[in-house]
Amino acid sequence: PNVSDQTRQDAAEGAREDVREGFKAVYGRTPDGVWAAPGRVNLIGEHTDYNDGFVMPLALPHTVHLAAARRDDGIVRLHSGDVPGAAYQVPLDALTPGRDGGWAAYPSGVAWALREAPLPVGGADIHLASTVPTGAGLSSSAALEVATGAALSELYGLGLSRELLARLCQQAENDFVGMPCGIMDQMASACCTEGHVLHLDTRDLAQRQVPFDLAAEGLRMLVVDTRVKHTLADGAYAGRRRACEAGAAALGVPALRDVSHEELDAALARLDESLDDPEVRGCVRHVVTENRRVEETIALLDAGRTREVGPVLSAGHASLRDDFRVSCRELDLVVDTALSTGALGARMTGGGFGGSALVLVEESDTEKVGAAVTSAFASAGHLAPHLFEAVPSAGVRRL
Ligand code: GAF
Repeated sequence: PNVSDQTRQDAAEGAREDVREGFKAVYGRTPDGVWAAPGRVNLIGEHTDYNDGFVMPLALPHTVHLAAARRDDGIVRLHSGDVPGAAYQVPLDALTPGRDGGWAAYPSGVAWALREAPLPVGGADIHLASTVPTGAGLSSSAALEVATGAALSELYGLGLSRELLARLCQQAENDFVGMPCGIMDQMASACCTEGHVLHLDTRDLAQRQVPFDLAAEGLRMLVVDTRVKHTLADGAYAGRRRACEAGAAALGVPALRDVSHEELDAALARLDESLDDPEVRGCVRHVVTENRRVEETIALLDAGRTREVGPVLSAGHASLRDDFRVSCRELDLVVDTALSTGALGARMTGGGFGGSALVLVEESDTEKVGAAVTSAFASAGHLAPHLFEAVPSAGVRRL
């Protein structure tokens, strides 16, 4: 292996040993296995997944590491190295949607969803540690769900496919946690592969792994975590989803994915007659144009014209800001500053209302653009943002 492969392998082994040791300290026994599931950033295709549309996420090196062992008494115990306190404990039979809040709702929701399927899943001791920033729009919840689901699937010999695993994790989040998310984040954590973006049709889960080696082209992708914590469960996300569904119903289509870009003007005219609701209009416009931007991005990547993806990303940001209205001033500041200091493109990523932005930049401009963003945040009196490079990494795996 070359030096960076070796470093990665050492880091993976280190993380596996740490979480194994953590498990032993909490439960006084050895785990049956250790699993890892990543967070993601989405290159393009935002708020399209619950409209049956297209998305293009890549997995991050930031990961949930989870050690687990079977229990034969039907009890699930959950402990996180990132949260002080004793293990949370619940009998599988007592799992009820909405019963508990907090981080434990995600893994216990997965156990609940597997039982509801119904699949023959039993109890488990689980200990985990995560390097995915929470509330940063980088799918810390999906990583936690997918790691839990993969562990339970193997511990109980369920043999879940990656797609079914993602669906059950989405169900845990929708019906147990109460957040009406689409399928993108769980599919990203389950199905992404190193060195690729995942082009996903969220209607039938058709997938294509698209090579994404920015370094080979002298490019970089920066992720800027604004550290403005989003709370997607707070109703704004659900409200956008309802507006999209109202738009589809008014247009007489199963989902907004079924409105083509060519039909957009005619569809908006019909919408104005039947509904006359500016919020719904903006949502329809965003979703239809965003699906088109995914198509444009894939065509540019396939043609090796990666630099030209930049303006498509920036147009996506304008659409999320003005039509879909899920940006915020900190995200806009990242995008405006990056573009005015020479970035090729920039946009918010994830659900919005805070969280992270991504910036596509020439390798030689990376430091200049990063420094400009940091200094713009300082001048505006915002918290210092966290910046890191997005390197397309692997989806869920057993270590
Ligand atoms: C959040 C949701 F969980 C995803 O399903 C997706 O809708 C995204 O926001 C917006 O593209 O991450």
